[in-house]
Amino acid sequence: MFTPKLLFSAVVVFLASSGVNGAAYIPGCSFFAGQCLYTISQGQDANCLSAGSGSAAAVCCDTLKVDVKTIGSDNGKSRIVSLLGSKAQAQAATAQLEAERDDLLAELATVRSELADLTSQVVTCQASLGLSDGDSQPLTALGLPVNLRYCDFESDSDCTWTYDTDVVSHMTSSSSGPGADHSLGSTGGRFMALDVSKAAKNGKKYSTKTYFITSQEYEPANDYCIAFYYSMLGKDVQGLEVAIKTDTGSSYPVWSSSGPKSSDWLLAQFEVDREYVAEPFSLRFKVSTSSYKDYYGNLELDDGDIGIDDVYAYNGTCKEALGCSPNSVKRNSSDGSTPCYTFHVTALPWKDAYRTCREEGPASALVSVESEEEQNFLIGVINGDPALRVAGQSGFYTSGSDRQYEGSFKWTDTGSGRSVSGLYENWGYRQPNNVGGIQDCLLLEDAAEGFAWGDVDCDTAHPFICEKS
Ligand SMILES: [Ca+2]
Ligand SMILES: [Ca+2]
Ligand SMILES: [Ca+2]
Ligand SMILES: [Ca+2]
Repeated sequence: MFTPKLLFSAVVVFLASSGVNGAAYIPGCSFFAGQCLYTISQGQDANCLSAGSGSAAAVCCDTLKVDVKTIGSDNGKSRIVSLLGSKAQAQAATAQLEAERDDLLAELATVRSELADLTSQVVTCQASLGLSDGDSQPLTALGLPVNLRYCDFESDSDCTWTYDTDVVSHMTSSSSGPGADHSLGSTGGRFMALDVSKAAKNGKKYSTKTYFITSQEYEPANDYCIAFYYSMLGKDVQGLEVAIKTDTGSSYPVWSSSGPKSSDWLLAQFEVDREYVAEPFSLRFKVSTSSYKDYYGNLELDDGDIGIDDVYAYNGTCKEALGCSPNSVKRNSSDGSTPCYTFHVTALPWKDAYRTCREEGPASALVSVESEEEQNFLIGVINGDPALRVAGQSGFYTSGSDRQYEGSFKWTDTGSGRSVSGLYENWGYRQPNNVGGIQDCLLLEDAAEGFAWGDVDCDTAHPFICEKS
C-alpha cells in the first residue's frame, strides 16, 4: 500500500514525468495521524483498472497524502491560496443561494396568485353548478344529517300547509297585529295569521271560536326540534296552542301560550317527545278569538291577530340542530356576546339572501352591523380571504332596509327591527340616495373605502353575510 510519507518533490516529478491528464491538486489540508496532509488525486482510474493488481496499480489508483512539513517554505503560500480559494468558493455559493432564494420567492408569489385565482374559479364553478359554498351539515345522534324543513310563507308553493281559508291567510301586515313579517321585517313579507275581523261573525259576546293551521307532514325520527316565531299583539288576543298530530288522528299538545304579548315577534323553541314523532306527523296550531259583530254589524273584541312565521322542524335534538355551523366565524364581542357569521360569495337578491340566512336557524338573519367593532371584524375576515376579497368587490348585503318606510333604515333581524339611525352608522359619500326611488337595501358597498355603506335596489344580486346571535 502506498504510504502518505511520500516526498512532495517526488510526487511532482512523478506527475510531470507521467504527463497524465486528470491529475489534480485538491486545496486544503486534512489532519491525519497528527499531521496536516495535502491531497493530490492522480486521476489514473482508467489505467489503474487495466493495470490489474500489484504495486504499480496501487500507485496509480491511490490518492496521495502529502505531509505539509515536506512542502517546506511553500506551506504558508499554499495554505493562503487554499484559504482564498475556499473564501471565493463560499462567496460564490452564497451568491448562488441568494439567487435561488429570490427565484423561490418569485415562484411562491406566482403560486399564491394562482391559488387565489383557482379559489375564485372554484367558487364560480360551485355557484354555476348550484352547489353551496362549503356549508357542512351537522349530524344527529344516529350519525344522520340533521335535515331542516323550513317555512317562511313567502311563497304559496313552499309549504303545503292547510288552514281555514276564510279566516286564516298569508297576511302581509296588519293594523292591530305585527307591523311587518318576521322573515323579511317588511310590509311585503308574509306570515300565517288568524284574521280576527273575518273570524268575527254575527254572534254572541264571549263565545270563543277556534281555528286550525296544520303543517305539512314530517318524516318520523328519533328526535325533533321545533322552533317558530309567533305574534300575539293586541289586547283581545287569546290563546295559541301547538299539538303533534299523527297519521292515526291522535293529537298531543306540546306547547301553548296565552296573549296578549307586548313584543311583536317571539321565539318558541322546544323538543318533541320521541314517542310522538315515531310515526309521520304534522304540527297543528290552534288559534282562537272571541271577536264578534254586534247588532249593528260593528266588530268587537277584534284588537289583535295571532301570527306565525319562520317555522323550523329539525329531525334532531335542538343541541344538534342549533348553534353555530362549522364554517362560521365566531366573534368574541367586547359586550360579552359571541355572534357567528357565515359569508356567502354566491350573489343573490336581498330576499333570497335573507331566506338563506333564515334557513341557518331561528337565531340567524342577514347581518346587522351595529358597532364599529363589528364592522371592523367583518372587514378583517373579508380581507383575510382571497375569495371573499374577490366577492367583496360587489359588496355584501346586510339586514338593513327601508322597504317599510322610505328613508327610515332599520336592522330587520328581529322582524320589525331597530332603527339604524342613532346606532353606529358608516354611510359612504352621499349615501343613502335612493337612486331611481328603488334603493331600499343596505349594502356593505365600497370595498375600497372600508366597505362604507350604500343603499341599492333589493332585486340586484350581491354576496351576503349571515349573523347568528
Ligand atoms: Ca315570512
Ligand atoms: Ca350584529
Ligand atoms: Ca330607499
Ligand atoms: Ca345608493
